[in-house]
Amino acid sequence: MTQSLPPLTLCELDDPGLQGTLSWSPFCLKVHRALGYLGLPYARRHGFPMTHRALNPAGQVPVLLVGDEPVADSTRILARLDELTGGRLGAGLDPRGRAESLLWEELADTSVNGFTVAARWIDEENWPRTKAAYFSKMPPVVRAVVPARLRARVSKALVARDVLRAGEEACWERFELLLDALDARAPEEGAFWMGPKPSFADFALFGQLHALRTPLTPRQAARVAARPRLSRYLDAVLAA
Ligand SMILES: N[C@@H](CCC(=O)N[C@@H](CS)C(=O)NCC(=O)O)C(=O)O
Repeated sequence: MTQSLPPLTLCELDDPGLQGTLSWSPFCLKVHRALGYLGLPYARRHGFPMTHRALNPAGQVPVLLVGDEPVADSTRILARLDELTGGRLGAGLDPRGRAESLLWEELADTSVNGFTVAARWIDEENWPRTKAAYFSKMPPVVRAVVPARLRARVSKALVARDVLRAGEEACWERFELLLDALDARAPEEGAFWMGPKPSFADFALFGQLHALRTPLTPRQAARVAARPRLSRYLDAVLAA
């Protein structure tokens, strides 16, 4: 089946060179894992989000080139991969199960993502690591100005998204509640979020939660690791 597919190229950020973490971007991680699970070969095109702007006017990664056609946004990309593989990411779910899987995908991409972004950009302890990882390729003159400006923009956006509106302490309290709920909802060993096979929900949750387990955010990684059920589940999605 895969032989008849058009060539696939993932337009994304640079590879951080970490075992098991192909990207700093949680949304690129989501697509990498789905492609890996499907066993589809693909090329990789690296750059800053703006590098790929001609392919995605929103100026965001990931963008998947399906042949010459750019498909932007991780949710649209997974939907396209599902179509291309005869429904393998739908995991044989009935319409209700499929809808629920998409709701979890949405929760991961919005709510969970808010904490991933706050952990990297706002947490004072993590910011120097994020800055080094994201901006080390910039010329020093640019690096002296741009990261701080972007950080201020991200901070404003997180207030608007209601992630930081009530302050940092409240943000990390909610993070703990969310992790507790995800840990309690995590599937039994050997199963995935919606049943015996991985589906949209798994790749989206993996992208955001695994992005919290990198060396950029040790405090948040420890909070995920403190939930053994959730951690075991993330390892299973990584291995799927
Ligand atoms: N809804 C998009 C979100 C993608 C996204 O936020 N990508 C980040 C990298 S993790 C990005 O490109 N940020 C640059 C920007 O928003 O200007 C998706 O699901 O793909």
